[in-house]
Amino acid sequence: MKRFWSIRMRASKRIQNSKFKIQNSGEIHISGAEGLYEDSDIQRIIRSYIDRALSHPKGKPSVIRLAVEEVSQKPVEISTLDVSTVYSGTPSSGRKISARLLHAVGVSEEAISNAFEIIQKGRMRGAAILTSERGRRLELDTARGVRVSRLGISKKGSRALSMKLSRHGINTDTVKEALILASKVSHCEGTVAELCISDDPNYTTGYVASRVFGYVRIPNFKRAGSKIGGRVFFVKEGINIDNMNRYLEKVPVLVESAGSCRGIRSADEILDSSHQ
Ligand code: WAQ
Ligand code: MG
Repeated sequence: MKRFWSIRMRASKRIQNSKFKIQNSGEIHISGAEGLYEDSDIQRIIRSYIDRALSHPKGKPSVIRLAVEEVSQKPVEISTLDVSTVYSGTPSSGRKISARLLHAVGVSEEAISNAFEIIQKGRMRGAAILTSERGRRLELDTARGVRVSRLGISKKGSRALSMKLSRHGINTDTVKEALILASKVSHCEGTVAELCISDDPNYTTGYVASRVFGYVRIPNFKRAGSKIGGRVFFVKEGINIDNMNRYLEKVPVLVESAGSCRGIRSADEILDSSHQ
């Protein structure tokens, strides 16, 4: 049997300011990456992660942490969600479009409004988990959120996905990594949908995702320069949160094939053709 390794990188900068230190353990996050790899890839991936840590636009790190850990369970093999983009020119129109899609899969107004409030505050390292009807918060640590981990893409999957994304000019690490994460999250039985806005002030495209309508990108989801950002997972009302956490954090999931990738579509088209 093939052995898999979870390789994770996290680069940060130590800071002197003592007030900041108390709040943030004295470090500012610069970049991070992770994936599931076979033995023969370890050295190459570590080199590429180090390069990535040292060349991030946010600045030079003073600490780079690497974890290389054997995964004992065989990864669950999945395909990526279908990708499309809805044209939107402003954050308020993006919010309406996302609300419409989320509503269509059973996320209530209340849950949607709670989710935007959480994202507006920003500053979480992980995602919030909200029940889709009542909008109740379930994650154990509400300051940090839950971190999805042990996820990756095989070489074959990566080639197939890159080819499809390239046709629409969106074959970037950012899109690929977000799509892999959304595909792992939506694969979980208790998940209804996800809402995501990057915390990077210069990255203004966000997305909503679900098994029903796929991964729907929304440009101009926030103002350029804005520091807000975050992720919210909407889940069925009665789920077992311990099982959900275990799946998100620990169960290895590997993307082996790519779903369809389309260009710009309207929310109506997406909902009409979705797997209801
Ligand atoms: N698990 C759970 N939550 C996470 C994780 C993770 N592994 N990584 C980040 N988050 C949360 C955290 O609250 C961040 O503030 C927030 O998500 C945004 O993270 O197709 O880059 O890494 O063009 O800034 C969307 C791409 C990119 C859209 C999203 O997110 C597209 C992105 P970021
Ligand atoms: Mg980011």
